[in-house]
Amino acid sequence: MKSQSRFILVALLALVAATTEAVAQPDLATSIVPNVRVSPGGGVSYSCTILDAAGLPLDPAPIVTLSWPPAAAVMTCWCAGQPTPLVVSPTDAAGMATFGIAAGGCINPATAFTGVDVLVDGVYFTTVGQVSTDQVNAAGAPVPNCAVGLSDAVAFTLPLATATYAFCCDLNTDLAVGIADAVIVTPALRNASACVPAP
Ligand SMILES: [Ca+2]
Repeated sequence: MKSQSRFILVALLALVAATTEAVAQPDLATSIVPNVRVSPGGGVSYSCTILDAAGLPLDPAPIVTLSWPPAAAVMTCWCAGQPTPLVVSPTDAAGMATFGIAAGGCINPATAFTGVDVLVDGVYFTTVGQVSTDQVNAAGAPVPNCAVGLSDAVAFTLPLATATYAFCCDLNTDLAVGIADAVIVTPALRNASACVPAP
């Protein structure tokens, strides 16, 4: 009888250990969640990588949802046909979720007091900003118009030319503005990337 209870105890401990392992949580310190990147003509993707505290992908691979609160949604120019305010992507074997978001608009959480919420398997994970090839409207005001035009070229040029940090010009979230950002925005500028805004 004694050995039987010991067996049950060991079995229970094993079950607890297995359960603990199964509920590995996404970890902000190891995960890589840059500012969300959107572009009105498409062709500019956005990826984030969700990892656990050990720096490993979660198993099973989680679903990542990007959620725009109303305050952030109104700062965004949505292309017709682009799902909003939720965009969903599975993560791959490396923990990476990749999105192609047809929209424009820069949102700096430090000044806008809003941003894009990132959820992992439906659970709030973090909030990040948003950057875009479409920063400004034709008049140069910080209101996206779903078009990458001359005024956007003007907005990008000085920070890019002088390698001066500006939140809205840092398209790869490396906290620097330079050639890597120029490479991302240049095709959109050259092609005058644009879409029909959602009604
Ligand atoms: Ca950069």
